[in-house]
Amino acid sequence: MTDLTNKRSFPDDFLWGAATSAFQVEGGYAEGGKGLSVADVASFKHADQYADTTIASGFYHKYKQDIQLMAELGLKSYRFSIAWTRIYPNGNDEQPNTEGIAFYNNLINTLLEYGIEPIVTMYHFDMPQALIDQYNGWQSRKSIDDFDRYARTLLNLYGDRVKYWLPINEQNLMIRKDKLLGLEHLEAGEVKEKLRHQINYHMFLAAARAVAACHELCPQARIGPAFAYLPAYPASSRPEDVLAAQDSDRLLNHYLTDTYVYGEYPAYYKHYLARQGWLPETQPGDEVILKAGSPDFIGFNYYVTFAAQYCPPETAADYTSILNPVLPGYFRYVPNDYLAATEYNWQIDPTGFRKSFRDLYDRYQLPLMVTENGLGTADVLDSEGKIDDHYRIDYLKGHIEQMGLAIDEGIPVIGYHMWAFIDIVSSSNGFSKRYGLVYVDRDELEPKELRRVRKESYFWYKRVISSKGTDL
Ligand code: BGP
Repeated sequence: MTDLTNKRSFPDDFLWGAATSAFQVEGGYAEGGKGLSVADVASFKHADQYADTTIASGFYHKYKQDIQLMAELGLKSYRFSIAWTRIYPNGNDEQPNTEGIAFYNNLINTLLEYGIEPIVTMYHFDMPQALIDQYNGWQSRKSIDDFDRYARTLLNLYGDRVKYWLPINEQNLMIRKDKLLGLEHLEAGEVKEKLRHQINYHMFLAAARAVAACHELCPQARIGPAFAYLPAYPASSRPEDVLAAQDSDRLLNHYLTDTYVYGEYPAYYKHYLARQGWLPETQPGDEVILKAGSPDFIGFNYYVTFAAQYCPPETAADYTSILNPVLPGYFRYVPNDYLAATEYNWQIDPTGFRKSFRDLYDRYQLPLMVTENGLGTADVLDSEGKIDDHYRIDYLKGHIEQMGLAIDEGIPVIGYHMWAFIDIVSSSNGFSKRYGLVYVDRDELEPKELRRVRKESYFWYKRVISSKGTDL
């Protein structure tokens, strides 16, 4: 008989990991035949203020040294993304780029030599700029075929060694970032929100085809999303606020995972889109594609929670703000007095992390993988050349404790990837907002030698991993 009182805690094969993404860490943005991505172009726009993607953390040249640091840490898995533009510089070239292929072969092989499981994101915000120039990127259905071809290329090249795949990072956040979608300049008569929802629909089809391709080409591998889970609490017990929180969860989070898992837009989402006049155009056969794309696990990125309040219909909308979206007639956010926040106003909520595991497992009964969780802040080298980031340790400790409690409750969690292994170019604040366990000694505009310095959190995480989560 199963002993239900027995504390399960972290399984022996738990993937204690860390993550990064290509454009944020690699640099070498035009080396090895790489093409320009939308993430490169977006970073160049504020290159007078923040570090851009040209050098980033220098991982393209220093990856062997960085993997040695991962091995010393005892990392079990490393989540990284492949730059579409290293494999197909223009997104849909006739032949893949051999130098790009070799780079990721070397990266994967080096990880495996050290016993580190590669977890591969196919697309992390960095669509090839050439596809925007050719046909407006995701606005065209051609992007679905091009992504499918790219995904199949990766699965054929690396599927003999990579067991975990993530097709698209944070689709639900990415569709709110105009600069990553080619939505900054519209033709006369175009309605931005309608285009946004058409783009989203095409990404769903692309993600579903990548899942089906993985099941076909690499049946031994597992594939699932890495979405941004942005849960909301009701701002008060006023019933309208309770509904507002539910609307926030549905319209920003669950519509995405419901579609991934069940292969169709849920009725509440179709109703919402229809009311706004944003229902996407579909084609016969799409429903078969979506149904065939059901994932094996749910990966989620977790940083913050929100407090949602009913928002009267006459309020001005904001569909793109990450921290303060306003959906008139549905919800807007107010500060949560019970939570502290980072200097970037990201509310810190370890208990919300436990709630997230419950929400997602109760809803889908699929294994869960944490694909990102971490704290972005300024870190400063002290007079001894060290970084005492106890604030990051506090953040991670609180979250890992709550994850352990969720596991004790019986929720299957495959792994945890703290963001980020090393300092990266933050998608909004360059190197001013650091996330790494390893410090990269560079300034915003001056890359210096890109020296690596282990932070206190690195030594702390090493103990957590070697004690299998018991020494927090
Ligand atoms: C997630 C992204 C990452 C990352 C992180 C922190 O949204 O997947 O790429 O950067 O959030 O966000 P930011 O860099 O804006 O602080």
